[in-house]
Amino acid sequence: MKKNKFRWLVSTALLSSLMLAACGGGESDDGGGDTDNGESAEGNGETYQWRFVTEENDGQVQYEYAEEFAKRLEEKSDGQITMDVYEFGGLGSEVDQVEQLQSGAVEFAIVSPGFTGTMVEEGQIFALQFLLPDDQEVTHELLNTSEALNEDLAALYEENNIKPLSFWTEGAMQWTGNRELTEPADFEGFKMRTQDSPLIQKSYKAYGADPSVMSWGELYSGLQTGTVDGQENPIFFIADASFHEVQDYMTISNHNTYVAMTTVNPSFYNDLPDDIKEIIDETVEEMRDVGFELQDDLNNELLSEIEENEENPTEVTKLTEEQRDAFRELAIPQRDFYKENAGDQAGEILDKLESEIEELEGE
Ligand code: 6CS
Repeated sequence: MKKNKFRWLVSTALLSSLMLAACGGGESDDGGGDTDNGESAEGNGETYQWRFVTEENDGQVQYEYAEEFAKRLEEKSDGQITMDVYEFGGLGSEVDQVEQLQSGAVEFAIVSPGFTGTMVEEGQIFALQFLLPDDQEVTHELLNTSEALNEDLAALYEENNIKPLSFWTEGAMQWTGNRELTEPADFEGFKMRTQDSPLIQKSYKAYGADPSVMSWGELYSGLQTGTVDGQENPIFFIADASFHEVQDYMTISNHNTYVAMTTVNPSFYNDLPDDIKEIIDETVEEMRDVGFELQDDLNNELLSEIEENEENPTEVTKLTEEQRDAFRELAIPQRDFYKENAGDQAGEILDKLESEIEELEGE
């Protein structure tokens, strides 16, 4: 597996060509092509060249997902569609990437709701710890079927020029730290790195931590130099980004699920001919299980890389249910805060999601 600690160099040439495309200066086979909405593109030889930007690197879940997505689109369209997949950092920060999707400079993006918390406040639902089912298979089913997410929350993203095509899990999240984290008191004064979401920060403040927002591109050095004391992520990401090299402890807390969204620029998508839209929709459906398997395999495989690293040992502790309960007790009141402060529809969306969870867990 490739090791990519941080790739911050933004290609200026690439960025300028994206700016041109966003201003309508792209080649004629870029973006949506010339075919009017509703027509078939198959017969007239229209070709498409699209961009798919991810927040991760080669070998990591989002990038592998996007490569497979691109391959399937190309195969299904008999080469009519080609897609360039971008690693994290190639086009800027996670927040820059969201802006590029909104402007149409890129057609597709994988977006973590944690980076849109100030834009689509209701999307902060994924910051609520101990809300989604512990069983990742059940969470997978929930993300695939939830009306609260796929219809209600998705509509709010669409109002902001981001069309979610699917919500999917990258695995349960764990904590790493320069001290052991097994009870809320351990978070007292702890400098916790978070994504840019007020509710993620609020949730860590409830444990007594001192959260600060940072891009993951700066996180390895942030942990190494002590700018931050710890962070949360799925196991595959901790191992592949080598955060464990600069952290003495990892806690298997399973306190939340890392949710990603496959998204498309809505005007671009709406203007596509029906047969091309069908190819995209079919691929999105197929990728649900492919994405799940990808994260499951990597999360399982890479735990041993952390546990067995003798050069930079990391002590791994799994929380007992009793220990998790102490965190859960402080996390649950954040749901009321979410309902009252995370946008007009937060209450409705959370109530609906909670009843969908109850229904699935009762099966
Ligand atoms: O911690 C983060 O910000 C990064 N974590 C994952 C699992 N994917 C991309 C994201 O930016």
